[in-house]
Amino acid sequence: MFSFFKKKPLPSAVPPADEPASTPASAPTQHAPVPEIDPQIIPESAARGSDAAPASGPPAAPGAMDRLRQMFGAGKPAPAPAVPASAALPPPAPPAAPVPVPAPMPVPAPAVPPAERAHWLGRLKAGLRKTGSSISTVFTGTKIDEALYEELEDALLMADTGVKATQHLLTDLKRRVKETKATDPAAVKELLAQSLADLLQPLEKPLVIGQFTPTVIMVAGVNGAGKTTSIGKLTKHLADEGASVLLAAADTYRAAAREQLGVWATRNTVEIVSQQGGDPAAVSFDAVTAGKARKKDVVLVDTAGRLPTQLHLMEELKKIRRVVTKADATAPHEVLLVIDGNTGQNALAQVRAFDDALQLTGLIVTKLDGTAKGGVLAAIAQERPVPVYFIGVGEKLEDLETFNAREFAQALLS
Ligand SMILES: Nc1nc2c(ncn2[C@@H]2O[C@H](COP(=O)(O)OP(=O)(O)OP(=O)(O)O)[C@@H](O)[C@H]2O)c(=O)[nH]1
Ligand SMILES: [Mg+2]
Repeated sequence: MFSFFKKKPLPSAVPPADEPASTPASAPTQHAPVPEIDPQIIPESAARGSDAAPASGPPAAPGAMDRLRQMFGAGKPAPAPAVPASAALPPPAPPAAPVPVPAPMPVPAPAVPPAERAHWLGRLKAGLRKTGSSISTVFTGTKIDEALYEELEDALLMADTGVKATQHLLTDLKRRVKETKATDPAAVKELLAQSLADLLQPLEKPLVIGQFTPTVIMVAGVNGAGKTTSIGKLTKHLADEGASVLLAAADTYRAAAREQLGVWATRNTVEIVSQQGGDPAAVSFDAVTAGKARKKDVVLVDTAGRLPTQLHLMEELKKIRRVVTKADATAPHEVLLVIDGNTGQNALAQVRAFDDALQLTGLIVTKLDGTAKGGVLAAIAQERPVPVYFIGVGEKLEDLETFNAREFAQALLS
């Protein structure tokens, strides 16, 4: 289960629900102002449970937000967080305080992995075995010498760690070996795991929702990277946790793409905004406008796959981003790039190109199951450290989880 946490909405950040939407300057004239909603829409109350407020009802009461916040972190059955949720609360305001303004209240993620997390770790280890085994064989000998470092350099490069990150890891490892006076290859392997975890640490960052209503998340990437599947999995987890989600099918080129997202919407009983053959920016505009009016917690915008070299399609993505901002001046709050873990070094080129075009806020790395190129995360950490919110190790729902640097390093070298 994801360790999201939910912040209370910042009063200044929440635009009024009835604010008239400005017409996107770049939206096509044939675009209908009223979003076409797929017929399979199921009332939000069905997705939230019987005690939920109706979608068209009054603004969510503070109690509902607290419930969501609990669900997104503090409400997990086991184990207890290392720091009690109450410890994160600011000291109580003096009774005479005139206007109580709710402060953001991050809920710390559980320090000890719950049973589900342990299960996930097993899947991650299995998924990364191809990458890990070639690195691990370097440490099966008895001596630590220059030959071992050379072998390790080859193994890291083969795992698509990239030249810079490989050099960084080797230098750092040699320093650690010197400092600890390690003589046993197994101990050196453990030092490498620590070095890798430190390198990956800047990539570890939780996705925060709840600071804005809705939190608008735009998702981009090359063809077949796993965008729609990841959105589907994410939607399921969000809906399970009680968050209301609206999907925007901004991949308007293929009818199959629209249908694929529609299946996830039906499965998760969430609403979807889509238009056959419509303009992707217009669909995104409609979805964000609808998400605001209906006070959704999250709007997820699925876009069509494209290569960074297809400049006109990259321009189209920029347009989607601009138009989303016209619908909600604070949006998009997250711009995610989905990358296929099998892509190796090319994934780094994708991160650079999409980041330059869209100013990415996070990554989802999929298909880390069965890849021999799992080292690419180290290359990303070294050269373009965009946070990795989630990693995927399979096609099943439970195969997408939050990224943890230490876990990943341990799994890779286990
Ligand atoms: N093994 C594995 N397969 C995955 C993973 N994530 C997605 N897939 C599969 O990858 C294929 C493409 O996934 P999509 O979600 O359709 O990819 P997309 O990026 O939306 O594709 P386009 O919209 O065509 O650009 C599907 O068969 C997914 O089941 C993963 O983590 N592991
Ligand atoms: Mg897709």
